[in-house]
Amino acid sequence: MQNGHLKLIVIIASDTDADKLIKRLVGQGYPATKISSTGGFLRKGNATILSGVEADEVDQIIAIVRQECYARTEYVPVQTLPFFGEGSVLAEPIEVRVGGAIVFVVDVERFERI
Ligand code: 2BA
Repeated sequence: MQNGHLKLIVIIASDTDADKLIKRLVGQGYPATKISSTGGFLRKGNATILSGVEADEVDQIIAIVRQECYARTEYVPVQTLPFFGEGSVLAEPIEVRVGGAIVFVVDVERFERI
């Protein structure tokens, strides 16, 4: 990797999709690190994958993310969500998007392997 043309890709995905995704990425030669994380809204475990790559590899990585991470909808009891609390005992479950992925692509100023 050469300084100046590097990007850090930050991918937030469900645990299940992230396991498949990191296998695909590493299998195709892309470096990747998986960190356990928690969604602020649903407060469910998810996974954050970091991958530092050349700028011209970004589109290929995003294509792999699209193949491995499927967005779907689930119904979640309102009581399990922050901000609502016990006053919502009779409320209907609400529809939320789960799966899929959130992707940030960030410029890397400097990379060192020490
Ligand atoms: P959570 O914060 O647990 O959000 C899970 C899903 O709940 C979101 O899916 C979205 O569909 C829904 N949601 C989030 N906030 C909401 C709200 N205020 N009202 C109604 N529905 C809401 P995604 O958008 O696919 O996000 C999946 C996970 O990615 C998030 O989990 C969070 O961990 C992360 N994420 C999403 N956007 C982010 C951002 N801009 N910065 C940092 N992390 C982000």
